[in-house]
Amino acid sequence: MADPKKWVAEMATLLQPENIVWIEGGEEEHQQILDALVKAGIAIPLDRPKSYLFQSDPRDVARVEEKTFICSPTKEEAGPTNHWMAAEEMKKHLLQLFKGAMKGRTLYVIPYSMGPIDSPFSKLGIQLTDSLYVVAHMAIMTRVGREVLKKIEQKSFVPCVHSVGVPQGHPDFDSKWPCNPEKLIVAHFTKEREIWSFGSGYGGNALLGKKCLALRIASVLARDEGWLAEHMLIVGITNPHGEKRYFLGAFPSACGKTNLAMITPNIPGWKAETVGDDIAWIRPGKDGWLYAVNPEAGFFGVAPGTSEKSNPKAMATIATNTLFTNVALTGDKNVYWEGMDIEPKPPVTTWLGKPWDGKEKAAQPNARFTAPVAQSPHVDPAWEAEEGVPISGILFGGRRSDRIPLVTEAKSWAQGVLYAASISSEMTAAAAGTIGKLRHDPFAMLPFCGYNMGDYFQHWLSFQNLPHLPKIYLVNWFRKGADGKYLWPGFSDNTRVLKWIFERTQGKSEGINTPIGILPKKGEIDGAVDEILTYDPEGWKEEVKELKHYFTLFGHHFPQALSNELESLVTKI
Ligand code: TSX
Ligand code: MN
Repeated sequence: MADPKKWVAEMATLLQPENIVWIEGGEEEHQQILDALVKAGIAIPLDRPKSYLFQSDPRDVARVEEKTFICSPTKEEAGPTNHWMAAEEMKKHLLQLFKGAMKGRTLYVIPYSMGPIDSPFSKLGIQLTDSLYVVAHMAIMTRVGREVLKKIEQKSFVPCVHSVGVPQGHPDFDSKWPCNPEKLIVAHFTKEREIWSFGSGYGGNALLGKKCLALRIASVLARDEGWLAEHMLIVGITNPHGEKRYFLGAFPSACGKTNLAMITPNIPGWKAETVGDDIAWIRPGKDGWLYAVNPEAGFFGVAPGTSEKSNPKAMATIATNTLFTNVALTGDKNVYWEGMDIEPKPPVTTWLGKPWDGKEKAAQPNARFTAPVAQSPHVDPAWEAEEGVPISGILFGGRRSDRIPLVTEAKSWAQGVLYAASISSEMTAAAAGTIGKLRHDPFAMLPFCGYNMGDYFQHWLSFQNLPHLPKIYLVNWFRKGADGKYLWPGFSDNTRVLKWIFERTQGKSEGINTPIGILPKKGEIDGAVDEILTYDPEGWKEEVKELKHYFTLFGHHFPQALSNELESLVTKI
């Protein structure tokens, strides 16, 4: 039995807000919030139904990994891939930062649920925030309000404290996008299961249900409770016979995960429906299958690159009732971004609020759309099923111009876990670092695993005796030929890969057994050139050498079973 009112009162003593507003939920309240944002000059109403534009401070445009901390009891528990700080030290720092942080502002109390409110698997949180932008976004991305509060009173909740960190008296108090980048910090107390975030109003730093609760804190809960909290899309595929199978996909950023979650099949008779595009909570069912739920209620997608061509389903989803952040504004009060594939009506105003001269970026590369999953015309009918959807296969991929074939089926759960731990992606301009350089991103969870990643690999291995495990696939849409051109058309043509995978899970496609796994037989994937369906032993020997070196990072936490898999691979290739 939790006492949220008592906790809020305690926090209000620390935060010292001007007043306190409890979010009740519902359409009417949501519209009032948006009206208030317009009145304050923070939201720009668009000439699109129920849609608004927000422009952030240019210093506050993305997650900040350097300032994201896992405050587990020991540094070893956080592992080599997380920033760690001792919980007591962090708490002391936070209590100073948050003291009076909401002076002159309203404290909004958001009771929220990750997952359907009545599902026994959902996790509840209460986010305190002084950002109305955050309130509007949490209402789309999660389930919020009175009904959630009732559940919280019967059960428990993850306390989430958020402030943009600009109280009355600060020179930026009246800014349209107050933020405090110098003091930005996002802290996760994994033992206490608490989240504190200061200084940013953007995305994963500020919408605490998403990356902070549903991935970092949930991964720790999942470890302790025997399930998996993953950075994965969930898609349902139906074949021309009406048979349906569900698949998960994990990809590092800039690989088109949302596009795959919303794929439009281009083989007659095949259908795809979206359950989720970012996070999957996965548990074994009584029947020995793994079941997945999408804990989110909205899409928070990268706008640039999204077009009628690359992702028509996303374009249909955001046609109404959508919040946009850091996209450009057109002369007819519409939105525009790079790769949208339309001629914007002039004059165009950039995300920075300046006239666009066509030379600099119109939209910030990490500009976003926020829309309810439920309004997608292609949402899966089972997307809110309490028990989740049964999983037939899991795809892991990265952006790799060489070595990695179009699709490879792992021969065992352990080999699949090794492949998942091995994924890496060539960095695009959007990411920090050198363009083209490989960045390891095991399970696409590098920034999101709330504990030691070596132990996380072991946790994945612990599922290996389930009677109906999904098959695991390594995929790569980004292989290039000697001429530097992509060898695979990608996008809707990935349907052919999904079809092969679908039929493998039915025991239909044959494939060929190779040392690295099962590859499609010639002719099993229409139009695929031989080069992407073969593996080159020399390249793979190099790959294995690099992986061995990378995995030393995890020391004795790296599972012996995965070292064995890697060794056995070396002897065969
Ligand atoms: O999302 C992508 N997917 C998955 C789609 C379901 N993208 C975009 C990545 C950036 C977010 C892709 N880009 C994919 C892909 O499968 N493949 C590629 C590479 C590629 C780009 C352009 C062409 C072919 C391949 N061809 C032409 O532009 C004509
Ligand atoms: Mn993501």
